[in-house]
Amino acid sequence: MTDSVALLLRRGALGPRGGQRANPPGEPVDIAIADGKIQAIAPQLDLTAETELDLAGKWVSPPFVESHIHLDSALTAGQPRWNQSGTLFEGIDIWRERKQSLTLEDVKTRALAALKLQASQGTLFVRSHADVSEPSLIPLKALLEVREAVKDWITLQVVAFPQDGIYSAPGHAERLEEALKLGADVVGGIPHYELTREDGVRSVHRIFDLAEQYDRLIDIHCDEIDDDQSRFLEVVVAEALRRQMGERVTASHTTALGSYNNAYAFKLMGFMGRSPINIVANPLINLTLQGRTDTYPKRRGLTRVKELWQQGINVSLGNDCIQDPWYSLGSGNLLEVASMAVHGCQMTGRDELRACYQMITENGARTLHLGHDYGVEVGKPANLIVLDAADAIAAIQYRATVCAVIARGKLLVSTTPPQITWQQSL
Ligand code: 17E
Ligand code: FE2
Repeated sequence: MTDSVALLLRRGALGPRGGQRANPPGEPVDIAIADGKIQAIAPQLDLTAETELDLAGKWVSPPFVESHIHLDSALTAGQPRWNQSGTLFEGIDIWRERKQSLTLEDVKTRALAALKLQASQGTLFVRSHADVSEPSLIPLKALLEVREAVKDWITLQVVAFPQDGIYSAPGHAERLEEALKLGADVVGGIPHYELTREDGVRSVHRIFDLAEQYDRLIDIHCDEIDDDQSRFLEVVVAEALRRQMGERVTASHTTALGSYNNAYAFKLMGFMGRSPINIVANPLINLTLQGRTDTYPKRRGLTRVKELWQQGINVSLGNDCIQDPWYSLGSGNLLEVASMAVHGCQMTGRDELRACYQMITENGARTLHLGHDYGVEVGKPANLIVLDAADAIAAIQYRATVCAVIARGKLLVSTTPPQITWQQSL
């Protein structure tokens, strides 16, 4: 500990969800940062600093973690046409057209813009899928370059994602492996979009084999369909159990779990707890993509977030899309995603609201396998955000402004909350 530090944050509030247990909730603390790390946390530190910020009691939280996004298709909405049916499958078809004209520059420019949008709203850890279905592998190569270019302010994990399936056409399986050789962090898949159930099962086995061979994590788009017979999640869970890889394995979307009968769903969730894999829900997207072939009653099309959470399974949340063929809206704001989970999954109890905040912070860190570096604690890398809110619930309720983003010990972004000025005395 030196007497002068690089950055000193005065009077921040570290609630129980801020990762710091020492101070009673509500009592403001100072946070000293030097050499990219948190050096001290205590009320009224007797230090000087190159830069000092007065947080005036604002709430300090670990940064948001984006568990699931497609940066390669971000910011392409309407190109070459809009998704009229609103379905996943029309989205895949539109993207197939758009991806014929991709260049490295095109993908890199849009991915960087999307990452800046996310970082400016408090996200400093991102897992992005990169479509590896085309022979050029442009999305993957571009995102690997971006991963390197942004590493001093945001952590990007890249998933090799075979959007069109692994066994649907010759060459796809080989390209998935090639993507791992090129440096993808995570192996992806899409078993419910393979041509047959047998191909889907085979694809899951292949993904696990590759993950073992190349020592990578797994994140599979799994059962993203309203079909109650789409049961690849059980295959993922079985493989995770048999190979004892659960903590390194994620099943994304799993919307069919919302359509399974209860007897099967609860048996499966028991197995999931034992495995123990991670689940990622993308409420903005699946509330809009799913249920499109229903009349009424119309399904919500979300996985069973509340029940999974109640069973102690690690659930985190993602944006999935920012203005792309699947979802023309989206602003990269994870507080909006948490709010959508609260509504779509009926997580309105006080503990449930706080759990939804954890799903965009600590649980996401677990999904991404970030290890012990994540959290606002002495000795850890200084990544943190300052919110214009008293606590996690208020942050979701008001979609609070992230007033400051500190990445790798440096102030990356500051934002002034909107100023409301009454023009009449009421
Ligand atoms: N691809 C896919 O298979 N599912 C999605 N939700 C998106 C892309 C956004
Ligand atoms: Fe996705």
